[in-house]
Amino acid sequence: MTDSVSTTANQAKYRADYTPPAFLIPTTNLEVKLDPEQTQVKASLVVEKNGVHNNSLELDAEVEKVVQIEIDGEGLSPDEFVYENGKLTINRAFEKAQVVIVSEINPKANTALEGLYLSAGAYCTQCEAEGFRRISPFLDRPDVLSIYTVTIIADEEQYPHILANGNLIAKQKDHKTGLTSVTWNDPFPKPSYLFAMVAGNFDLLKDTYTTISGREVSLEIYVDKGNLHLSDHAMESLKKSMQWDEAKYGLEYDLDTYMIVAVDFFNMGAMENKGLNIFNSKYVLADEKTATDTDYHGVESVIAHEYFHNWTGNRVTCRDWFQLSLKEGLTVFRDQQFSADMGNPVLERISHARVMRTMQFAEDAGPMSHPIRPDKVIEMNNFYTVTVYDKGAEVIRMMHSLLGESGFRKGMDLYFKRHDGQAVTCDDFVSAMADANNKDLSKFSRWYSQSGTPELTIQETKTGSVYTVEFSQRIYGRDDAYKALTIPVKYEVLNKHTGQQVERGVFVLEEHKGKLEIKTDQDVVTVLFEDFSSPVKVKRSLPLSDIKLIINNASDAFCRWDMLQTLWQMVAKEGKADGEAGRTLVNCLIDIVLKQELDPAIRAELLTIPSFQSLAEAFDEINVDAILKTRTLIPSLVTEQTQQAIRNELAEMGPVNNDYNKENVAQRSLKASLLNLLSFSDGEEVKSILRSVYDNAPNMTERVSALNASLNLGDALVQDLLNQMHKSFSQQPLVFDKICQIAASYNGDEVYQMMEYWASQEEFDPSNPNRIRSLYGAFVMRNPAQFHALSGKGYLFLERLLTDVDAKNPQLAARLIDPLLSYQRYDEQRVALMKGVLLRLSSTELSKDLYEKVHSALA
Ligand code: 0A1
Ligand code: ZN
Repeated sequence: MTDSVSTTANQAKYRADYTPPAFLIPTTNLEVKLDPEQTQVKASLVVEKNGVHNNSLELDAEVEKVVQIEIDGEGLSPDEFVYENGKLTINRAFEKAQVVIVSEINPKANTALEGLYLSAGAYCTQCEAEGFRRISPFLDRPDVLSIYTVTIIADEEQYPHILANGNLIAKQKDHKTGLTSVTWNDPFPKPSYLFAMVAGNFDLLKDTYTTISGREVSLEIYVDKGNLHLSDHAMESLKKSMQWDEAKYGLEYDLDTYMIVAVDFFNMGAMENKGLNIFNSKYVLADEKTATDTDYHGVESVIAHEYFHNWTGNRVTCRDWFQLSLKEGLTVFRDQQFSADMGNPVLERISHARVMRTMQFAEDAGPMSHPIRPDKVIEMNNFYTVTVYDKGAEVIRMMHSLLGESGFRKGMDLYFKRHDGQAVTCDDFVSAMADANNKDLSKFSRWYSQSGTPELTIQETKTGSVYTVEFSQRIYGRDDAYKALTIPVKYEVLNKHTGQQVERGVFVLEEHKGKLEIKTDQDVVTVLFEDFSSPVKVKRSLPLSDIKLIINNASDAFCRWDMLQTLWQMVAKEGKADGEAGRTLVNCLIDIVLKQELDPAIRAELLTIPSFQSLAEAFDEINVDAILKTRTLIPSLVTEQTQQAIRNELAEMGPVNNDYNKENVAQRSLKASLLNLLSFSDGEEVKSILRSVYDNAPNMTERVSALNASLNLGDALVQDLLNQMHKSFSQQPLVFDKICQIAASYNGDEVYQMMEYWASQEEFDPSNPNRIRSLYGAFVMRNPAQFHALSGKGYLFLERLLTDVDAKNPQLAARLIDPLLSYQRYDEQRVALMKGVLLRLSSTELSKDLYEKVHSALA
């Protein structure tokens, strides 16, 4: 009936403007006739006025065509509704009515992968945040909860698996049309962003789980044909997650079936749709031949994350999208706790600190800086950020530290008791925590409203037998507006000479300045922010002797690792490896190489060379060359003196059993760190060691370790090994992604030819986000030397890529642009080059996603 040209009005929305919905939709019946280019969706909605008003019903709508509208059985004439600018406005008054809307959509043309689309021949959906409106006109906002009954009509021969949320209630074949209709009902009211449907031809892995109250739940994992053998780890992870949530939080699964569908085309990691999770296949499929230990960890933690959303997100959901961290910060915190319980808690903390320092601190110092509960949004998809997710999780963790394990659990219990079935705010969560513990958290809640990373300046003095640590907090450049945050500091006091512990505790800084006083006659030094107890930057000048003492003696392994990182940063800032800091670092690393008795997992981390981004964190103006130099000079100096020891140790290590458990993972990661160090020493012998590690590797983890190390040795070996890998694993997209990632990380001008070569292979489908991320995302993120080359070639490469990708998949483009957003932190020449790219982009037609980022960067 009416065509709509949806405009991408780049208009901001503000948290402060929230108003409750003018209408509610208690029930939603959908009938979806699947067709690749002309899918018909008939939505029968019970719509009722919410409160007293005379507003028209205004639905969010981004469908191809609105074909027909009926209200209480009566068709609307064209002058009774308007479909334009993403809204369908119905101008007929009613208190409560049955509204039927028939619309048409084109899944095949949907390259943005939001709404209903085709992934390698299978129909699937992605509705968070605002994708449902691309399927059917609706009140597409998280505070409108509805009970869905969904009928999907399709050819069962082509699509034997036809799925939607909840329980299967009917299935019928129409013998005239030959089509089958399948009806699902989800008894739990949910917002539209949790809607999902799938139709495809899959292999199915089935299992069961008996919940703590004795209900049997059917567990179903749907994967592409031929991939069944790759789904066991996902199933085990799911069962572990279900069990963990019962034991830790008393939370039981609530439907009779839990389905996971793995698809190849997906913009993010996975999605927690009620009872029907849709996953990027990267986070489901794994066996030791094709997946690394990191991949195994990824599968386990993403399966857990989506499962935990069933309570934190689905049963209690968000009132509006500004509250995203309510579900994401909390669910990330819960999946972090789970991973720590399943594996090594120190390694988990190291990895969280890395994400915070390299990605979140950078985001918070850049133009897209926002509080974990943002105040202003143009494109919601741009706010699935490390700030909302990871800093959000750190904020929950600080509450956990302040309230203790049992206080936190009391708060969670009260939160569910109060809000089950509701759409609520971050303030509601903090209130539940405060009320359950009789604690005033009003000051603490500033963490939700203030953006930026607090900088903690530390000063230590000793007067008589009182040792004082003075803290002062601020954010550079924001002194007037900065409100003091509540900052828990876990600490340990060590004797400066013996390294013995004198005291251990938690100090909570609540004002701009605060003092920790310790009575002691000993000469002491403090280890601060144990376990990364707050997401802050620490400004502290410690003498090298204290740094060394902490590296060798702190009880908390996280802090030993952390001090070593500080030392790396000092060396990068000095810009030379033979200064005092450089010599200390080299000596520390040599000690660690030689100290075989250290815990292998920690030793592997200590011997890992920090990423470019983590060293960049130490600079106000990032010195690209100094960082690159530090990352090669230091390991070269270390191996100069230890290569024989490393070779011996590698030779003695022998084969590690393939099983995925923390002992084996630690051995393999130690081997990777040692191989990487060894690759900084000269000689043909190293090449032959790497080749032999690759050839004899019993699993993908070791193959990738050899490949990563070979990146340091010129292009011949790495190209050779990549070709070998390609031959042995042809037509395996997840292995192909690893090849792309490694090739794109190569430091040399040849990298452009290498990327061209891999992009020309049959496996490289440029409309698949995993391929783009693996090849070009890796170039931008993991190849600082080439990306930041002074010729500007890397930046130009990204510019062309962004223009291409944005036209098809704006979400993907908006993620690739991130490294350019920090352009102001580089030197003058690079600033000019990067700014040039942003300026040129700003004068072209951009998606809302890219528009918001480009324009905020140039503002
Ligand atoms: N809620 C999911 C993440 C997610 C968000 C947006 C998506 O598409 C735009 C897809 C997934 C999670 O936290 O896992
Ligand atoms: Zn999530």
